[in-house]
Amino acid sequence: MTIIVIAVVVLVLLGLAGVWWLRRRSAAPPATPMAAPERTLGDRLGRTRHAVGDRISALLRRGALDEDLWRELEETLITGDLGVETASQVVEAVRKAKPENPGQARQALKNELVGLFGGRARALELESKPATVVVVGVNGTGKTTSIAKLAHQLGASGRRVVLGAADTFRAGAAEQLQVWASRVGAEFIGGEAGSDPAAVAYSAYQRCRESGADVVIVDTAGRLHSDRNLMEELRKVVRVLSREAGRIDETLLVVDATTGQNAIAQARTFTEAVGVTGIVLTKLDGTARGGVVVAVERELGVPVKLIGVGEGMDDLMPFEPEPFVEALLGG
Ligand SMILES: Nc1nc2c(ncn2[C@@H]2O[C@H](COP(=O)(O)OP(=O)(O)O)[C@@H](O)[C@H]2O)c(=O)[nH]1
Ligand SMILES: [Mg+2]
Repeated sequence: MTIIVIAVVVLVLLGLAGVWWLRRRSAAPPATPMAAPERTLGDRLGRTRHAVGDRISALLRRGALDEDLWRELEETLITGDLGVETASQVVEAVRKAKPENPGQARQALKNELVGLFGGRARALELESKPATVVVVGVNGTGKTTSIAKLAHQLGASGRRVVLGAADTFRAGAAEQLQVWASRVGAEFIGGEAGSDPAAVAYSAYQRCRESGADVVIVDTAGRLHSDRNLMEELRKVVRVLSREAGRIDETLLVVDATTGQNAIAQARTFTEAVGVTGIVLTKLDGTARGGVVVAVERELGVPVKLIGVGEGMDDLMPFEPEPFVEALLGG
C-alpha cells in the first residue's frame, strides 16, 4: 500500500517537474534566425555617397580650411549634379558661417544642403475616398514600376487599389501593368490598344467607386515624339478625371535621376501641361549624381515626394531631406 502511495507521489512530482521544464523552455526566446542585414539609405545611394560624401570626408580630413578646400568642395558638389550655381551658393554660405574646424564645416555644409529643400509638405495626400492619382513622365523613367511599388505599399497598409492603364499607345504597356496588379493584389482596368486614354481613366475611377476601393492610380503614356500630341492627351485624362472625382489628389511626375540635369528640360514640358503636385525621382541607386534631387526640385518648383532606390517592391521611399543629406554625406 505504502509503495503504491510513494509511486503515485513520485509520478505526480515527475509530472509537475515536466510541466515546469516545458514552460521554461517555451518562455525562452526563440533562436534568432540570421536576419539579412538591412540596407540603409546610404547603401542604396552608394554611388553618390562614394563620389560626393567620401570625397568631402577626405577633403575635410586634410584639416586645413583654406581656399583649396572651398574650391574642391565646390567641384565635388558640382560633380554630384547639384548645379553650378547652387554649389557655389552652398560653399559661400559654409564659408560665411566661419567654421573653426572640419567638424563645424561639415555641420554647416549639412545645414546648408538640408536648407536647400525648405520645409515643403512632402507626404502624399490621399485622404479623399476614393483618392485619385495620375502618374506622368517620359517613357522608361519608371512610371509603371513606381506605380506597382506604390500600390504594393498602399496594399500593405490596408488600402484597396485600382490601377488604370491609360497608356493605350505602346504595345505591352497595359500587360506590364496588369502583371504588376496581380502581383501586388490590386485591381486592373485597361482598354483596347489605341483606345482613348481618358476613357480608361474614367473606367478605372468608376470601378474604384463601385468596388469601394480606396485609391485609383492611372498610368499614362510617355513618348514625346509621335503623331498624337501627348500633352493634349494627358490634359484630357486630367480633365476627365477631375470632372468625375471633383479633384485629382496627386499628379506625380516621374523623373529618372540617371539622366541628370537633362531630365529637367523634358520634365518641364509636363509641369507646364498638367498641374504636377509631386515628383517621384527614380533610379537614385544607379547614379553618382544624386545631387540632381536639389536641381530637379528647385528648377521645377515642385516638391520631390518619393524616391526610387532600386527595382524591388520596397525600393520606393518618402523623400526626407535630412536623412537624405546625412546618407549622402556619410559618417
Ligand atoms: N535601379 C532602378 N531601376 C528602376 C527604378 N525604377 C524603375 N526602374 C527600372 O526602369 C525600367 C523602366 O521602368 P518602367 O516602370 O517600365 O518605366 P515607364 O516606361 O516610365 O513605365 C525598368 O527596368 C525598371 O525596373 C529604380 O528606382 N531603380
Ligand atoms: Mg510604363
